[in-house]
Amino acid sequence: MTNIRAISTKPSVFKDTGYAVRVESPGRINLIGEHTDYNEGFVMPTAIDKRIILRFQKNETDNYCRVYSETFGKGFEFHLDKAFTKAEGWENYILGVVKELQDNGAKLEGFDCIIESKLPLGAGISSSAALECGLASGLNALFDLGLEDLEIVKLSQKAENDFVGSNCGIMDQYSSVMSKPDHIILLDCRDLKAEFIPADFRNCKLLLLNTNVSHSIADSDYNSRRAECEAAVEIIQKELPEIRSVRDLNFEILDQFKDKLKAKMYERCLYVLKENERVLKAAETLKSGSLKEFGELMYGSHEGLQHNYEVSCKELDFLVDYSRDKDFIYGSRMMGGGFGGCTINLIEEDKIDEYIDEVSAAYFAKFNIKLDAIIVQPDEGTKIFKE
Ligand code: GAF
Repeated sequence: MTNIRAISTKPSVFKDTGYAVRVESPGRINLIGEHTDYNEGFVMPTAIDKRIILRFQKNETDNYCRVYSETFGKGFEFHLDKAFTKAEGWENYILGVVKELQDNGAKLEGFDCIIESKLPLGAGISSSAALECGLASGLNALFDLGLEDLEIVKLSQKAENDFVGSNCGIMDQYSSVMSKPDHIILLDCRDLKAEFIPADFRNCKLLLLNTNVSHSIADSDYNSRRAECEAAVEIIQKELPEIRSVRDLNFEILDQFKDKLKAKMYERCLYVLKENERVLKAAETLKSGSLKEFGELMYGSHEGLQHNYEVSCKELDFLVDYSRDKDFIYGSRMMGGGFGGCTINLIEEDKIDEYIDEVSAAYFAKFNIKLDAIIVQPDEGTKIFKE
């Protein structure tokens, strides 16, 4: 049961281009550092030049809110004062954020919102964080709530954890809001210290290959990986109370506890420790311009995700393997939560078109699925415009 009601037409309060607040909320990529954020480790994401556009108006109703997706050609309405219960799909990202804002004391009134996505959905480039943060930023501007960027990041993550039910870390929301143009963030997910590294990929570009195998990170597999890491920490903590997260382990301590941990827990922790090391090395290689070394670290990351963390799938593995003997591709790996979505590839610019044709044909021959290719550019975080 839910308190929402479907609507099939655009709220009339919007003239074709009218709005009080307009938000452009970006998706993100992650160069390296997967499943490390909720283990208080390191990640290297950035926002990209593909965005969800949200337009807002107050609607002068008695606390009714209408949200309409141009992309889906449908929407829903709900009442701010009625209890929020979970819906079926994308509505939950909206309801979760509104609930989180209200729980934090925000004074909202009836509003209308129109959403148009220029981000492929379910591709692992975090359309969900873009939607959450875009909505929170828009309502912040519409109702002058006075929230800081980092508050928007945290409340959007909390909405996803508590309402949507995915125990995601902070990477996606952080990068969607906080990114700077032409930079990659090296983020320490423990204290949220960020270093912004110039995104200088020389003669290379970042190419996403979307497997078009769908996944939802609310899937139990994502949450169970997190639970395995936390369970390992709990066991180790009994003897070493100073260990707060996998981030605090080192290879020696992990080996000391090998017999006390389930085999899978050991594998998950081993992956996280190695991935944290790879991220820190990757940041150095990006700064020094050693892109081939950077690419090797991407391949290492994929192998860990495939074999130790077990969040890859045959379509992703095929794409990464396909790239291996191409000397114009420096690195390739699955990106995001896994179980589908995209690979990210560091590829020489002048070979891109040829490679897309070749790999798409091979992928189709193997899986009978169309591959989508998206060239992405690091970009700034949320953009907010007031009329
Ligand atoms: C998803 C989550 F939302 C992130 O927090 C992160 O854990 C990622 O998967 C894996 O690195 O995108």
